[in-house]
Amino acid sequence: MTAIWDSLWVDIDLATMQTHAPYGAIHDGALGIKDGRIAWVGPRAQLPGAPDRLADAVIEGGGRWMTPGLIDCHTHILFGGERSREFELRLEGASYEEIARAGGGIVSTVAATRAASEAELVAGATRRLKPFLAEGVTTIEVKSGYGLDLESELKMLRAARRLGEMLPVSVRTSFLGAHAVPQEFQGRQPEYVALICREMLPAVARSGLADAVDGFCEGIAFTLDETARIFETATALGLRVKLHAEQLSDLGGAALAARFGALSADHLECLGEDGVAAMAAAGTVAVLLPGANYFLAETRRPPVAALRRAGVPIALASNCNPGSAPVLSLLLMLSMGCTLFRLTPEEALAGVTRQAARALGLADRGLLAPGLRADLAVWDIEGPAALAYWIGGNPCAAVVRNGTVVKSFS
Ligand code: DI6
Repeated sequence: MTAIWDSLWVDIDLATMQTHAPYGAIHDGALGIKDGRIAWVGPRAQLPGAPDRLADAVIEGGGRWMTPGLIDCHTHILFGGERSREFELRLEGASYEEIARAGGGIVSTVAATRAASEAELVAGATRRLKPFLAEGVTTIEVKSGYGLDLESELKMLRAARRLGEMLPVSVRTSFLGAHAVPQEFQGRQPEYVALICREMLPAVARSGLADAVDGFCEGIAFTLDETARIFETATALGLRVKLHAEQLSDLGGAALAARFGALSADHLECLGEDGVAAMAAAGTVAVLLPGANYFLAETRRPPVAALRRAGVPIALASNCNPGSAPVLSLLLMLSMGCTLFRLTPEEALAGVTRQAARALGLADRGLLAPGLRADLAVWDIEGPAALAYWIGGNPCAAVVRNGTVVKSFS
């Protein structure tokens, strides 16, 4: 008899992240893979035959836990230089906003990123990406936003696509031309917004290098009206939008994002009730970024209880960037999401699997379910809550991407 599946995992507990049980858990489970997709998931006792007849390769999980491959749905992992000097300044009392207004912050990374070659950007991001991959991350979002001129933004987006070609990870890109006003447009912000709408967005759309359009709606960045203009242009070009909203103040960015059917509104420390209601009505995902909250020593916290009550999907991400979140671990975000934001460990894990997939508009991953991509992570843990419990360390024992083992038991 010819085997029906390419491989079959047995002796494994499954956190499917479906909603029938906590973590969608199936104890003593089995998972079959065919052509890079999950072909069968269930209790081992219900397998439709003997494992060695069902699959070409039978993999013993050794009683470990398996989850969907992790998804980091908000990163700025591509950049030139670093900003540890700003960290020192903040510890001496300067605020993130003060540093930004004095010409540091995002625009200082813009100078270093413009000066870097595409190959240098890829090399730097690869170094930072490797710890994420070792932790079971199989999909990552990468933003531009440190180029702020068309050529440099396209360089970043090309470099992001290259990461996905070189490394065992799916890369989703976001064009973030509206991250900050570049130095050469200081005092001429409306002209920069006009440039984004008239030239940058159409060229980015033509290039096919961006999967979505992002912006930073904030006192130190772009106004609500400017963000609306950028979103109108992006939407007319057929690009989905998302927004950095309510990070440092409540400008109503999340409600605006929801009005444009945004995939997500991200940060949200200062989100008010209207924003929560608008996001719930639109199905816009709340992407929470505890690494920035921690690193900037913010005292305001996103309104998690209100988001939960309203049924807003909650995702968690690293926000890896040189200014507000020099974070190289998505697992650490699970811990911080629980401790700082009071998520449950199950919500935290859903935030980097099921809900993160939704934040990226990806219906083909984020769960262990038949028909979805076989992107899987296997863990040396007692139970799934342990992923949010340990601080530091890496219990990831194996990673499968698109049906292929990319990290195996040592
Ligand atoms: N908010 C953030 O936390 C990052 N971008 C944004 O809009 C910070 C990026 C940086 O400081 O380089």
